[in-house]
Amino acid sequence: MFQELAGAVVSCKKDAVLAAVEKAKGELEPSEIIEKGLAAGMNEVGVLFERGKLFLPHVMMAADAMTAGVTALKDLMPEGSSSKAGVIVNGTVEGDVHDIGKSIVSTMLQSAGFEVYDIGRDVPVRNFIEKAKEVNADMIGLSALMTTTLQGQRDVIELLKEEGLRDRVKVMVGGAPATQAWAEKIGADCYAENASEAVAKAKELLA
Ligand code: B12
Repeated sequence: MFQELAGAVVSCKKDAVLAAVEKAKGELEPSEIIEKGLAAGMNEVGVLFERGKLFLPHVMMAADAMTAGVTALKDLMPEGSSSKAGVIVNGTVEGDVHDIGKSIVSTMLQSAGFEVYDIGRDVPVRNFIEKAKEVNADMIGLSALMTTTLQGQRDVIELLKEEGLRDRVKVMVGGAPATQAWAEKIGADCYAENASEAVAKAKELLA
């Protein structure tokens, strides 16, 4: 079933993804459908794109199809408990429009009981700080999918320091080019490779 879900994303067809999700719904957890099925398919799309077997319009169609699949699952995700596990501002850094992974992370954090403010993609450094102040955030999540935009994660941490907020607000970084070593280098509190790990690490950090 995971293969069918992944294959539907690779086919770049929204209808195929929605049909595969509908079929998997009764048998698998929504988080499994997303991570082991749809996201795996999206990664395959990335590989095919790199090899020149798929082109940008295909990638956009696959991204659209994947987003539709995740949206179809949102209603099935648990709402999260009323006693909030913590307040998190999550977004993709400036100059970077990739938001599929970031949105999955937001959804999974939300269903794990965190109060999540997803501030979107291509978000200017200062907006992360302003939103964190506004909602009294415990943590900021920073997504970057390109080597050229990774620096934006460091910029947010530096501005947090300048504003005297670094001790109060934890920072979690992620996205394909981010690594544990990078997180340590820029002084982030943690790095997570995928959405499930993001939930586990956020729980650990904000316990
Ligand atoms: C889909 C896609 C697009 C879509 C994005 C649609 C959207 N709404 O997001 C479109 C077509 C718009 C696009 C555009 C571009 N893209 Co693009 N894209 C991809 C692709 C194929 C898949 C990304 C994806 O969605 N993966 C699936 C999700 C589920 O995985 P994920 O994002 O990694 O997220 C998971 C983890 O990383 C983690 N995570 C993610 N965020 C966060 C945040 C936190 C806090 C935490 C803890 C964890 C976490 O958890 C997620 C869930 O498990 C990648 C290839 C790849 N291998 O990544 C290229 C890729 C990222 N794109 C690339 C490029 C170059 C571009 C363009 C410049 C292309 C162009 N020539 O115009 C533009 C960028 C414009 C811009 N300014 O941003 C390059 C980047 C190269 C680099 N290393 O710098 C890649 C690697 C492809 C390649 N090899 O060339 N792209």
